Amino acid sequence: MACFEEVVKVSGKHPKPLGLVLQYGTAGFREKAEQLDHVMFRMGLLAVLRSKLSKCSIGVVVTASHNPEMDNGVKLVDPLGEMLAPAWEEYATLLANAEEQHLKTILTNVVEKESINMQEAAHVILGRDTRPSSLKLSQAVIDGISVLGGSHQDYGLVTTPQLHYMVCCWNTQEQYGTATVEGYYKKLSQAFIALTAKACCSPEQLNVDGANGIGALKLQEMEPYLQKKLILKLYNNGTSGKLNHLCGADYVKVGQKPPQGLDMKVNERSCSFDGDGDRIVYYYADKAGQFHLLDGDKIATLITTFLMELLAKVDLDLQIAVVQTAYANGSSTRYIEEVMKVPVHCVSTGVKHLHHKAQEFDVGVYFEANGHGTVLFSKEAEKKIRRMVLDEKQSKEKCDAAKMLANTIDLINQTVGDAISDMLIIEAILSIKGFTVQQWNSIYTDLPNRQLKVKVVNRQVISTVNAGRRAVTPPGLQEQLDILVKKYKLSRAFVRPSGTEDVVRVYAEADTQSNADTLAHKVSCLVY
Ligand code: 16G
Ligand code: ZN
Repeated sequence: MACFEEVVKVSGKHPKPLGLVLQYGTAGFREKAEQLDHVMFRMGLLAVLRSKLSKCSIGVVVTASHNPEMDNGVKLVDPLGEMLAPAWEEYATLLANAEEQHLKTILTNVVEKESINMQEAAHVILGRDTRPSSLKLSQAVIDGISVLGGSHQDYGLVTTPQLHYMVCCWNTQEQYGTATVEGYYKKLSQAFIALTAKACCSPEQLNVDGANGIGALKLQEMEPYLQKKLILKLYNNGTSGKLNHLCGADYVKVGQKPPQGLDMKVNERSCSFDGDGDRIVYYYADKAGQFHLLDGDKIATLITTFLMELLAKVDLDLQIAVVQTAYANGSSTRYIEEVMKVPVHCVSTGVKHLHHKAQEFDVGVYFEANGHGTVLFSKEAEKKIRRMVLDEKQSKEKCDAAKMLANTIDLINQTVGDAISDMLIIEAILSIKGFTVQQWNSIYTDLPNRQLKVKVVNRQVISTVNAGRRAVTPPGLQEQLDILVKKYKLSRAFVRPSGTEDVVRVYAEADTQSNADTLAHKVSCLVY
């Protein structure tokens, strides 16, 4: 194929380090930034092929989320803002690992296997985070797009969820929203202002830890659109500290401690974004100085409670469900299922799994414990709700509830978890319900838990089933783990290989913090 001759030529400017093998993992490729130039160029090529096949715009985002600053990564975004289809993840891995002399063959194979018409036009939407390496790497993506004759729109510095939003806007002829950052700010802030118009009280200042990343930058841009309806105090805004260093949602969640640089007063609510703005966790410290974390499970519970109340009022026979992963605190699952009577589904770690499952319901709430999540409304549910808003024959109560649901739909970023959008939903709910962060936290009590990372020679020797909850290899590991778990009350533990770092992750929960810590430690010794 003639066009691939040119690809091979330009690829010489983006040489692959010999022997380097990478995998398109849970969230795309992640590696030390200096190893990624060839991957970026090749993902530009792949995005063009995917765009030709789908006849839609495809997104590419250059980010390594919560990883340290020297890392970087890349992820492709499918037409409606969703994660890349699984077969294409495999093509991505093959392409990234092909030595120069095989590049042409791999590309030709994809084109033939997928029957791609190379005469089709292609359009790619690009965005990047604030890492020092991101600009140069995104230029390598553009080289890949251009050499295959694709056009592109570079949004430059945007959060990952903003990029997902843009892709969805482009492919729905802007039915989802206007495809600009301003369009995003306007859509969300208008929905927030409408939703909180009748709130019983205006909440006090919220501290935001921006992880020294793109989320901080974008929140500052958005603030004027919120017309002082929400008072934010931004910390770790990137002007002095390092990205994700001692701050950000992952640091807070895993360490169960506040980020550095945030001045937290007693009982004041604070939240942390991660490095690309797609995760959020809340927290506060009480009078005794004890730190309380409100993670993705607490967020899912708060949002589900709010939606349940509105759904009961509109009475449209819409089915709601919650989707979690194995990391969800056992107390949250028990509360949602047994007290709220809402079905809970457990799926493998990684947003694509949760998103996919949540699409099965009229209203699917999904959150990972780490703070990544959103709410999906089916097309049919959305239509019914919007119809009720306009139906003059309905009671005022129904109509008001339908309006609140419609505003919630507009406020939530349905393409992917979004720290800014989630923060606005949470703040709206707290002010509508007149809840303090302490009242929210007391909906249920978390079981003490501990997460640990274990460095091993080859993490792939551990494989799991049952949504990551049981290890099937190496032989005997799960049996030993079961024996340990039985020694503690209210206990649960699992191990799984990380999809983003070269480590094995251990999770344990038990009746007391010291039991959770000991259990996690003993499980680590099994894998080490
Ligand atoms: C990525 C995933 C996140 C998952 C995490 C697990 C996306 C957009 N992000 O950050 O959902 O929780 O990986 O990481 O899918 P791990 O495999 O290293 O535990
Ligand atoms: Zn992230």
